[in-house]
Amino acid sequence: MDKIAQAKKMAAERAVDFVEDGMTIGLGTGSTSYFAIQRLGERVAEGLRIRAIGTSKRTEELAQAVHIPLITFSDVKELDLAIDGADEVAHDYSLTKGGGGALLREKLVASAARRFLVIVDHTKRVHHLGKFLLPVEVVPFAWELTHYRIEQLGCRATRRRQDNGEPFITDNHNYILDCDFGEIVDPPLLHNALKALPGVVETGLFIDMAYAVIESDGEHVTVEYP
Ligand code: ABF
Repeated sequence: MDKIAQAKKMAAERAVDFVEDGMTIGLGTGSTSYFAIQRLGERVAEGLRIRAIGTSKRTEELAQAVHIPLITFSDVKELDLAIDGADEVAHDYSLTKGGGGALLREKLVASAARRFLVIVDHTKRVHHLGKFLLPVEVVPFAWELTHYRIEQLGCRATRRRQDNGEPFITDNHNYILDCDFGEIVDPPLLHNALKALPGVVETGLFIDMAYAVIESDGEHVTVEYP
């Protein structure tokens, strides 16, 4: 296992230490969350009783494969804990998420959690967001108009495509525009400007949502509370 994968695994497994018997858990999407799901599966096999909501169909499949009981928001309206990765973590603990295309469900799940644990390897830490293109989920109808209006805010936006060249479609049947705004010095201002545009469903800017950031470099693990 390479150093980055080891770092992801260590951060993910440290987050799972926060999980107690009887909890409801939000399960993130991505390669870091993968390790958290695997560790949770091991603990479920040892008798841990939890119920979980996945942030993507892929995560639901991974959870089912390790026998983590899944529920929906018809069963609960609040989660004890959410564990998820991020593409970037800024000095003010704002996050860029959505590299995996799951940002809408990730934000809904994180918003429902009493405590949202962000798990990252050390390469995700930045001073300001923006090195990673900002994912924005938009509805397919009039996406060209939405795309134009988003670029008018000062970016180059590209509709995400699958490897076969077809448009990437989210689990919610929407498109993702990956937006290069350069350095994002005021995430709330940008998020609000984007959300004001008709056709924008959600942005990958997660602001004031992290209860803790759990980071590893593959040797040590730190837990920071914003
Ligand atoms: C998910 O985790 C996405 O929002 C984000 O893109 C991803 C981070 O990817 P990885 O954990 O694979 O580095 O929450």
